[in-house]
Amino acid sequence: MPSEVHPYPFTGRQLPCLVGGEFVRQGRTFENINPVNGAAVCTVTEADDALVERAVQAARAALRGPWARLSMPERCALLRKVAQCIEQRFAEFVSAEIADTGKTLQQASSLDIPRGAANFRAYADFALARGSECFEMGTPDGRGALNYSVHKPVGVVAIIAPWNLPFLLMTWKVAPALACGNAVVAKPSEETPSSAALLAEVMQEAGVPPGVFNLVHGFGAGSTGEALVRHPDVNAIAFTGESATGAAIMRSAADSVKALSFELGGKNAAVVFADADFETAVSGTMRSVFSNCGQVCLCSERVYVERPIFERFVEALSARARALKIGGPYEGADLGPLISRAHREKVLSYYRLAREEHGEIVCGGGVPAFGDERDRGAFIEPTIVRGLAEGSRCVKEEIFGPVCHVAPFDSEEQAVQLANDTRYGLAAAVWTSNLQRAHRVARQLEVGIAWVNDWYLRDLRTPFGGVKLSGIGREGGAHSLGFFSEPMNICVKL
Ligand code: NAD
Ligand code: 6OD
Repeated sequence: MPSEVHPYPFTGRQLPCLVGGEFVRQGRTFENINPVNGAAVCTVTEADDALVERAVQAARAALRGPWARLSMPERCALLRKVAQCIEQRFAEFVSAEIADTGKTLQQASSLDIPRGAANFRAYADFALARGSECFEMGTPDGRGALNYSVHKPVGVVAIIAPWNLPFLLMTWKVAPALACGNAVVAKPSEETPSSAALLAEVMQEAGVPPGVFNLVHGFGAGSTGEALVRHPDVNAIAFTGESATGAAIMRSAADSVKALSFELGGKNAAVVFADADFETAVSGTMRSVFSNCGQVCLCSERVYVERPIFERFVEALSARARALKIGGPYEGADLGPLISRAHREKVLSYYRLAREEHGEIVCGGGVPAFGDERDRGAFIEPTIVRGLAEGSRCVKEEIFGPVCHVAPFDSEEQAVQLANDTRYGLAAAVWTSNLQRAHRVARQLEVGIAWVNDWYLRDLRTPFGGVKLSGIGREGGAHSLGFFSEPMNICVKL
């Protein structure tokens, strides 16, 4: 953790877009609001259609410039330089991420920002280690031929990121896109523009050629995001966000048949068997429900517990939830605010709905009162609900807040059936000390990622993504390199 708090790097400044190596402040602006106290953090340049056009054309031009002539090792060296520059300005990144999200200093400095730097290093490693296919073949004249594949960039890639882990998720896509030689136009969420603005500065410092990384700020539908995903000169879109937004982007992208990689929403289950190590399962479930105030796509919103330990588990989980300290980022709190008042209204509407749907609120269910400026923020109580019918909206719809529903199950088959009874399919956590059951249950789950006896344990080489409404495709390691490159076969008659 940084030894001192760095001041927010953009105080009193208007966040610019970065287009073709030039920082641009023009046209309309919008305010960036701190969810801790509702105060304006800075103003942000909103890229209009013309600026999006310039960004896409700058990216296209970069694909014909010096960037295209760099060797893979040279590109990877640049990615490492970017990682190094992020680390040099680590405290600024932490403070930027915190100003936009209100997340805890602990989380920003141990997860969000280190993972941003790690993403660049990891994809430099993966890209360098990637080989290509080679197939010898026979020919009628007996001379034979040799096929080998080369990986070309896809072209101009639009990267659209959400607000929950802004820097981690932006760099998770920018790093492999650049490693594969593409040029990027990135749009962070309108709620969290600051760490991306610092990334733009770092790209310049590291010597990434103009136009290779372009940054446009703005909103989604009817604004910058839509202009970008509709643009005919964008070849591929890597998007993380809500499933409904993914559907809208798919429609916008359809006319020009763009390649899509989607990491979308979830309604993830945790399945706790009676044979699990009780303390480990309770602590792990606390993490999986309440991390980042429940705003991680992988968070468990449905917790199924085997009946013999159900009451004890609910009691232990709710005692721990009640003890969570809610507060600002620099107060040593466990739980920061939600991203905005608007999002809090959405989560609170589910707290109300849970009561209307005859659920019992075991703990939480409301808004904390501080008696100071934090009352103007977006804080909310961690909440546990029980007794809802499986078909109720609170059990079916993604809430994206610090809340879960707990329900008992009586058999392994029922646990699997309950966990799979959802239109989403991102992640699951299974808690058991029975090794055979662990493997058997994990592979029956209709998700892209299942953790056994842990949650959000990441190896960046592994496939990451979801099934059903939770996404299209996989990212991570070779999967990201696959999405961000076009393989081409060269057949040489010998
Ligand atoms: P969101 O879908 O509202 O917005 C994400 C981004 O898309 C923002 O930058 C937004 O401006 C942009 N956008 C919105 N409408 C658009 C449009 N029509 N065209 C182009 N761009 C558009 O998501 P959010 O509220 O920022 O993030 C929370 C959601 O993201 C949750 O559903 C969560 O589960 C999901 N998520 C999924 C993953 C994953 O890996 N599967 C990771 C993080 C978040
Ligand atoms: O850790 C990652 O690589 C990743 N993509 C996490 C996504 C978290 C969703 O909120």
